[in-house]
Amino acid sequence: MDLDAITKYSTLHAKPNGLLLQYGTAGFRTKAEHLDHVMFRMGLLAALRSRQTKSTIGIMVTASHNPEEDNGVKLVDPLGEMLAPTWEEHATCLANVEEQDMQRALTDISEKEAVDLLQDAFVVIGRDTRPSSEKLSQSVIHGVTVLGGQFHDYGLLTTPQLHYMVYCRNTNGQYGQATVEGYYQKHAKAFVGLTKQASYTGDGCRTLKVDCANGVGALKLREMEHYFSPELSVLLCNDGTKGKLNHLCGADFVKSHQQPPEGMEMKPNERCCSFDGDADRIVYYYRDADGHFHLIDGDKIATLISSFLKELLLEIGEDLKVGVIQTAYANGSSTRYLEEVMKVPVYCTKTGVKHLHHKAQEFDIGIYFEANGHGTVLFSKVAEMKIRQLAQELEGNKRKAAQILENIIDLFNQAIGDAISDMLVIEAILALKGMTVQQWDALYTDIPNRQLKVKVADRQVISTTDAERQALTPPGLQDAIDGLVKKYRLSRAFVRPSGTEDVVRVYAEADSQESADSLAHEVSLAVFQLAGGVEERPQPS
Ligand code: G16
Repeated sequence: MDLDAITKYSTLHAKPNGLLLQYGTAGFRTKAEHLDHVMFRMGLLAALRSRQTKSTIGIMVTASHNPEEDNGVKLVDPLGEMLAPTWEEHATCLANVEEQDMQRALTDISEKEAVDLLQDAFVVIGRDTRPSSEKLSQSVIHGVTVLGGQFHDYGLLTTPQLHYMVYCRNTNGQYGQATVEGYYQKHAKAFVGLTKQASYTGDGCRTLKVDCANGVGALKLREMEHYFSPELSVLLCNDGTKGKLNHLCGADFVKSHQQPPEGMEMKPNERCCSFDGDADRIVYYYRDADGHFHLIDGDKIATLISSFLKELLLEIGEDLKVGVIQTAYANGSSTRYLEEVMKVPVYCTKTGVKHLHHKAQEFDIGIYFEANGHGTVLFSKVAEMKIRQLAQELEGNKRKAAQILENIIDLFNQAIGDAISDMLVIEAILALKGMTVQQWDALYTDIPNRQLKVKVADRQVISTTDAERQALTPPGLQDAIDGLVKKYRLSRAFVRPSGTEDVVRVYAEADSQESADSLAHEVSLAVFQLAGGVEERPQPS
C-alpha cells in the first residue's frame, strides 16, 4: 500500500470539519456537497475488500429515493449482495477518521481482515442521474486507483443492474453476461418465454404505464423496451425530461402519500406502476370507476408471487421449503392472509433489504418484499437444480409448470430487489393467470395505515428491539405508544430512526383511515416531546 500517495491524495478529498456519518440502511446518504471524501474513501475500502475476497466489488453512487440534492454510496459484495456487516463498520470508521489518521485506519482494516495487499483489486462502478453523481463517481475511481486497484466504470445504471454486474463477474458469466445488453437479454428472454406460455389467456400485447421518478429507470427501460415488445408495451411518464428526481413522483412518494404521482394520467382501471429514483423499488396502483385510488404495495406483490409459486409447486408435486420475509411495515392484513389463507410461514426482520435477503437465504424459495416495494425472490441452488431437472423430465401440464418456474428463476434478479425485473415478473404472472389489477387488489383489504416523519435533534436517541416494533429508548416512549394504541381499534404503531434520511419514521394502523391518521399524529407528538423534536411540531393531516 503506497501510504504516502494516500496521504497526498486524501487532502484533495478533504473531510468537512465535525461531520460524522454512519453506513446506514443502504450505505451513506446525506447532502451531496458533503460526500466527496466519503466517495474517495469508499474507493479505497472497495479495493481492500476486493483484495480480501479475491473478487470484483461494486460501488453504486446513488441516494435512491432521497431528494435530488442528496447523494449516497453503497458497496456491493461478491455475489451481488449488500456489504457484510463487519465491513459496514470499517466503512463507518474510515468515513469518519481524520485525515492524519487515514493511514492507520487502512492498516488496521487490512490487518484485522488479513487482506493480502499483493492481490489484484477490481471494482465496478455505477451511478444514478443526479447532477452530483458523475463527479462523485470520479472520486470513487480516484480512491480505487490510489490503492492500485483496477476499475470498470459502467456510468449510468440502475442500482440492481450494478448488483447484477457484480454477480455475473464473480460467477464467470454463469449468472449472465456482465453488460447492460446481457442484463436486457437475460431478463427479456425469460419474460418472453413466460408470456408465450400464457397463450391460454389470449391476451396478446399488454400495456403498462410506468412513472420512472425522473430517474435512471426511465433511461434503462427505454433501452430495454424493444427487447420485450410487443409482449409488453410501456408508456413512461416522469422520464426525467422535465421534472425533478423523486419530486412528487416515484414509488416512495406514491407509497407514503398513498396518492398517484404528478404527471400520470390514469384512466379508470388502468394498470400503473412507479419506480423509485434508482429503480430498485416498485409499487402498482389504479383508479377505480368511481375515481378512488388503490395502491398495490410490496406486501401485495409478495402475496401475488407467493400464491403463484405455490400453485406451480403443487402442480409439479414438489414440497420445497417456502418462506416470506417482511418488515414491521407489512400491513397486518397481508401477514394474516399469507399465514392463514396461503399457509406460508412469514418472518419479520429489521428494515433494509440486507436483513430480508439474509433471512430469505434460509429457504428453498425465499420471497422477500418490504411494503415500500423493495424485494425479490431467492431460489437455493438445490431448488434451482431440481426445477431445471423437472422441466426436462416431466410431461404435460407438470412440465409446463416446471418450465414456468425455470423462467421465473431467470427473470428475478437474485442479487437484490429490482423494479424492472419485478415489473416483468408481475406482468408475466398477471398474463399467465389472466388476472386483472382489480382481482389482484381484491386478494385482501389493507388495514388503513399512515406513515409520518418527525425531525429530532439526534435520531439515534431512539433505539429499538423486536425487529423494530418496540422502542427501548428514550425512556417512556414505548409506554406512551402503548397507551395511544389502546385508544384505537385493530391498531398498532411503532417508531424507528431512518437509516437513509435524517428523520424518525412513524407507522400506525387502525380500523379506519381517520383513526390511523390520528394515531400516527399522536405518536408523532410523543416522539417530538420525548425524543427531542426540532423545527415544527407535527400537525394533524
Ligand atoms: C433503502 C433500503 C430499503 C429501506 C429504505 C428506507 O431503500 O434499501 O431496504 O426500506 O431505504 O430505509 P429507512 O427507513 O431506514 O430510511 P432505497 O430505495 O432508498 O435504497
